[in-house]
Amino acid sequence: MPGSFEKSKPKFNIASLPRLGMNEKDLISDFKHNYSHRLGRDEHCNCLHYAYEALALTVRDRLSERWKATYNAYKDKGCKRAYYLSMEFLMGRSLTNAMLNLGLTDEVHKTLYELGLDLEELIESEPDAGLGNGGLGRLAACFIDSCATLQLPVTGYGLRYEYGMFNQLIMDGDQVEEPDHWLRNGNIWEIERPEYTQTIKFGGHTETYIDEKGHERVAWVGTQDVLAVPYDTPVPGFQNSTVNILRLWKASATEEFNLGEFNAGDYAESVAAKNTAENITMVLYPNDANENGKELRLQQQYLLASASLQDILEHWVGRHGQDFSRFAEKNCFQLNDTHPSISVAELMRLLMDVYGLGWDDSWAIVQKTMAYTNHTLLPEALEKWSVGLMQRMLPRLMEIIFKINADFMSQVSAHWPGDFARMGRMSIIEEGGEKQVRMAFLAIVGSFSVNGVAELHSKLLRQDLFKDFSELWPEKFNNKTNGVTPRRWLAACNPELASLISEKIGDGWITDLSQLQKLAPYAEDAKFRKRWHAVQQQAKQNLLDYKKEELGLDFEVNVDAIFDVQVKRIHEYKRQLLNVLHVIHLYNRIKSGDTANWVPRCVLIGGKAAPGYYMAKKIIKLINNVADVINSDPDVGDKLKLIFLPNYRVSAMEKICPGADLSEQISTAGKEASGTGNMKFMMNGAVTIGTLDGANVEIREEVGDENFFLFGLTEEEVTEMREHYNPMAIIDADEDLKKVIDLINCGHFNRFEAGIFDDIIHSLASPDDPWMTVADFRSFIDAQRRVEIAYQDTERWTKMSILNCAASGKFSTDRTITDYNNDIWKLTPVAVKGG
Ligand code: 376
Repeated sequence: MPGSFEKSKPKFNIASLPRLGMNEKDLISDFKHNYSHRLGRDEHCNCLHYAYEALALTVRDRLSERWKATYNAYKDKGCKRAYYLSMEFLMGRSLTNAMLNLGLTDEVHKTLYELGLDLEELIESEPDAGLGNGGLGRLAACFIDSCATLQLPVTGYGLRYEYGMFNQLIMDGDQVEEPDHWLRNGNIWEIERPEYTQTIKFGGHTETYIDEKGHERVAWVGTQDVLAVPYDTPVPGFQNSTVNILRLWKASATEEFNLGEFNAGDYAESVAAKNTAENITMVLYPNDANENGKELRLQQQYLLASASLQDILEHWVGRHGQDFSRFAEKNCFQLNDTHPSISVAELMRLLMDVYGLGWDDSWAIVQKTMAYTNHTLLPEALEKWSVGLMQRMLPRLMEIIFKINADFMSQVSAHWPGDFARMGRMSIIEEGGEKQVRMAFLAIVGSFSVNGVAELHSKLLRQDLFKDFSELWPEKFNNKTNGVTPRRWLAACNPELASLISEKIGDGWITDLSQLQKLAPYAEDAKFRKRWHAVQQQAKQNLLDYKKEELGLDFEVNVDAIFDVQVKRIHEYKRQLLNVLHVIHLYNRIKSGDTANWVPRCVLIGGKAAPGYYMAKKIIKLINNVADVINSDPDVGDKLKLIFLPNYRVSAMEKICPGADLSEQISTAGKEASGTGNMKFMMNGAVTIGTLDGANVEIREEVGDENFFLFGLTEEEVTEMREHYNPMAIIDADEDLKKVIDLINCGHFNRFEAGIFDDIIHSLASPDDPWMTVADFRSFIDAQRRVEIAYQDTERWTKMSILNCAASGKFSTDRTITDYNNDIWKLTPVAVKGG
């Protein structure tokens, strides 16, 4: 009977698969299966890359199971969700983190030993996912790690750049950029999801029409469309079975070939059109300050905003139909700086033009769901887009922005009648010259929350940059001090220190970093200090060994020297120059025989300059030239070394931060929004020398003034001194500083390259130097003297190191994300079974 056969036919069901085993035996067998069957290699292919891929697949399959379980848990709960919209996710490598979070590290070690493979080598063969510039992008990566660990239903949305952050080569002391084709050998961690492809409109014009209900609606027509194809990467929580999603969009042409043009014989044109579309996500912009106005950059921003919002709305409609009455209760968008802030207008467009809501209902949803984080006080980094460009590229969005601004201006005028100056200052549209859209103002007007990333930064946002707005809406403004994930930045990158810590206080600190405070009493324990010191010395040796190989260093470095480290983007406000001035001062002391009680020091500086940033590139050249002179001078020997670390990136920091004694956080007060490198160093037991800037203020508060080397003008003093700043007078009055400047000036570091450092000298000596480097010189030198005295006393230094680590609990992104969740997102954690 055919009918009864059909009834008994089993339904397609793969959900009941047993979970993959987590022991050595299962791992070995899966590794072999992946290597030979999925990758099609045999034992004659002695290729590290395939061994890495086989292991990564073995780990990924175990993530996939938990990924599905997490998806189902969220779906069953129908919980509120948050979305982290960011142009950058600086993820680095995935393998070590995935193993740690699955609790697989030990078993994998045994497995690879059995297979005759070196895990370290496989780990090193994974390229960094360098989809970000620096602080802002790495913060996004730490955030989604903490969201998964805290079991929060948060999805990251970003772009899948074909080329990530450029690789930095140093040639003759100069930075040379090399494209980073990180996807060349494929990417095991991503899964393409073509079924969730979205269409993105560009260009065209708008028309009004009357819909079937008699309402006036707007159609955006005559557009050139581009497809956005999502690629999902798993984001595992720490040993809790939660695996969240990072969804990255790749731009793609709408049709493989434009047949019309193809038939007309214009083959090249039609293929070129395909390239134009795919160009949109080809490359990450490498400027971590401004380079305003680039058309391709606006296309990137809009593609991210539109694809992500369409994806989220489609998901909503799939579950709730066209009923948006509870949408705002169930969804929240966090904008990572203004880069995705076109989302404010795009959500309006989708709700009105696609789903037929009215203006007021749509605006109410926008204002209840959008939250904006600012990451910089530098005025030149504030994004603006020309109105003309927007009208051409995104005509419907520009109409919406005009209307948002008109409504907003009425509100301002009602609040401050007749205050036209204030209206001009606050308008989303900047008048005078070419009209511009001020994206930060659009973000503030459209959001219910605006936050800075450290207490000082948030205060300055309220007092200066966004003063008018905070007077109008004081309740919107809040602070969320940054953090870093302790899984990657302590447990994974410094396993020796991590296990020493766990031996004393247990391993609860991995998910509750405030427990590190339990270490503080051990600072008084001489035996413990000895072990702590030994672990740190070994980390310094590891760093040296690694760098020696990579850099081909032809001189010896003393591991007992102070490892004095500054790694971050090269920017004038971060004042790598001040660091170099100090190094030259030490060199002068050595050369003049002022070396009584000398404390050997090895200064390590690393970071990339934006390719178009002239002064930053000069600073790199200066560091390298000074290093050449000092490192080859026999009078200097191991008293002083200066090393530039090329191609600074996430995986480099994982090796650098365990081996640092001294963390340089020396920006001009009021310029560094927060800093996060400062937190990684502190967590690993480095002591900070720093100004009262960004999160340094809070680091010092946590660890106490006696365990922090403070120097420099405060933000108020900087502002006050700016009025009458006279660096020449300061140089003339300070013999040591004068000697340093004279030595650069006389060409000692550029014997065969006349004049190349003139611009650096001019900027230091200019009364208009915004970074006021010279003003902080003396105070910096004095603080470095205090560092040396403290370092000479190993017991005292080790105590400070332990206390820094013990006090770093606040700077976990678990704390940061808990704050975001309590004050802004208000999500309920969802436990995933099997965790
Ligand atoms: C940009 C980054 C990429 C592309 C364009 C940009 C335009 C303006 C500003 C950018 N970047 C930042 O503002 C940035 O990276 N800020 C850093 O954010 C970190 C995380 O909050 C802070 O710790 C740093 O202090 C801050 O400089």
